[in-house]
Amino acid sequence: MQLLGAPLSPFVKKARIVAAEKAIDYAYDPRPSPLGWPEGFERINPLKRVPALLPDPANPDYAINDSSAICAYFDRLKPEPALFPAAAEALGRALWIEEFCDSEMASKIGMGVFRPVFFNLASGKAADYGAAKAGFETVAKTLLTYLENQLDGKTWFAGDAFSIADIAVTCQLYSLSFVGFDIPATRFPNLAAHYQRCSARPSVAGLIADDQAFVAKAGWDLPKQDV
Ligand SMILES: N[C@@H](CCC(=O)N[C@@H](CS)C(=O)NCC(=O)O)C(=O)O
Repeated sequence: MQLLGAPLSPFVKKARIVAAEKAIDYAYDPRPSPLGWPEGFERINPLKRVPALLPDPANPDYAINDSSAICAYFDRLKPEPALFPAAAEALGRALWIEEFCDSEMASKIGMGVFRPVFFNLASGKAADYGAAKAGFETVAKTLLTYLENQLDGKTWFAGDAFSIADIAVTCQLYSLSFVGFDIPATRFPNLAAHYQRCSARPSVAGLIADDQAFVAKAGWDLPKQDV
């Protein structure tokens, strides 16, 4: 089994965290990325997006694309530990929070905060922290506020256990943190504590350590922003 996609993609991260939680082995190809697609990648995913999963790397015509499809596949492949709640209501809530993160959160964070910093650095330009700060405030106003309120008094987003909802939220908050925007505990105490809880899990911490090694190698400075 082979998983393809750039490590900094929140969607790739989501799939890799689920695989790590379940101790699912895979060969990893980090090359396909919005910054450059290997020749012929559209044979795997005609939409040219990552992550992509090849259950059999010898058969590129039979891929499972999209992080949600991959995570559901992993959960069926190896049901324990369960990351999709069994109870109907908790499952519905988990899928809603996952969708909330993968759609609106991902696009506002990706375009408004991550891109002005990461894409600039990756193309040799200076990071645009003015644009990124404005993007962060847009995300904070409705999306982070919604998540903060949803978490009120709870440890996890759906039901009483760590689930795909918590992973999807963590991947988005990590994209913010990576480019210098840690969730301020003064403004979003529930969300900041949730992020601390989730990012300390070995499945997440291991990937963060890999990214830090990449940043150090690239010689990038990603200072923490005051928000
Ligand atoms: N819904 C998809 C979204 C995947 C996605 O948009 N991935 C980004 C990388 S973060 C991508 O490949 N973008 C390329 C593009 O849209 O051209 C999923 O959950 O996997």
